[in-house]
Amino acid sequence: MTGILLPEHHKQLGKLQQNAGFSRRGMLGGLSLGALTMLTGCDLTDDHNVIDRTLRAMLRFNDDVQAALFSPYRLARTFRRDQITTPFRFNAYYPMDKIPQIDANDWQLELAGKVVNKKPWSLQDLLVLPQESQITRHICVEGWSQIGEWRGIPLGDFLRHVGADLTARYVGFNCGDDYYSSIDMPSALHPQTILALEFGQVPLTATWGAPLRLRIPTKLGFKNPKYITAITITDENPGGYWEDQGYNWFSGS
Ligand SMILES: Nc1nc2c(c(=O)[nH]1)N[C@H]1C(S)=C(S)[C@@H](COP(=O)(O)O)O[C@H]1N2
Ligand SMILES: [Mo]
Repeated sequence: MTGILLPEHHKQLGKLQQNAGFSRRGMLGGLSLGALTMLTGCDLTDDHNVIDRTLRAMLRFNDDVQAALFSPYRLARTFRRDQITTPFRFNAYYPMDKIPQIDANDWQLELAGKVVNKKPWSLQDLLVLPQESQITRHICVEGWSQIGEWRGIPLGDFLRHVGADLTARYVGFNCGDDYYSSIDMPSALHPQTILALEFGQVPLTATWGAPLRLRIPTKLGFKNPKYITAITITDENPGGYWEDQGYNWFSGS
């Protein structure tokens, strides 16, 4: 028996299918409400809560499946310098005239949660740590992609350096705008996941997330927070700006 699907659930289901379909590893693409009903054994009525709970359970299931299929060792494709996209496109949830202008001298990177050394980091402190470069493709969920070059500190090296609990489940990021995001620990420890200090072989400018942004080529663009001000190591999923509005949380690319 098929229940009544209200417009807001159509939207949620659409997002669910879109998210699942976007990932090559997605398992839920094309599921109808009828199939959801059969899979879950629930009779989906016009009860908002039942449908909300069902869709949320499916999204969590999808995250677990994606996490299980994620190889911490599989590298994202890298490119030659002559393949870099110019001009590179700026993106944020606001227009360019609202870009946060952070004074690097006042800025600190705060550490919170399951980490031994919570001493805040200045930009000078960070610049002393060994860095890696990458030329990789940044894929936005909106349907465009571009190749860029970033350089920075491998997040895994940094987490080990500060004594983060590497058995914790999540790494969360807060930003100088109202943005926030989070990733699973295996993805945080992936060798191409870096705390980027440079873009295009020069120090990050405000447009590209100065003074510090995450570059994680194994995930979609929205999981690459700019203007990072705090990193939290935690077992409770910190969610994210887009994640909490229905975009798939894992979002591998
Ligand atoms: N702080 C912050 N980080 C953010 C965003 C944002 O709005 N604020 N947008 C995300 C999205 S959706 C994308 S596609 C990329 C864009 O990065 P770029 O401007 O370097 O191309 O930043 C991500 N990180
Ligand atoms: Mo994006």
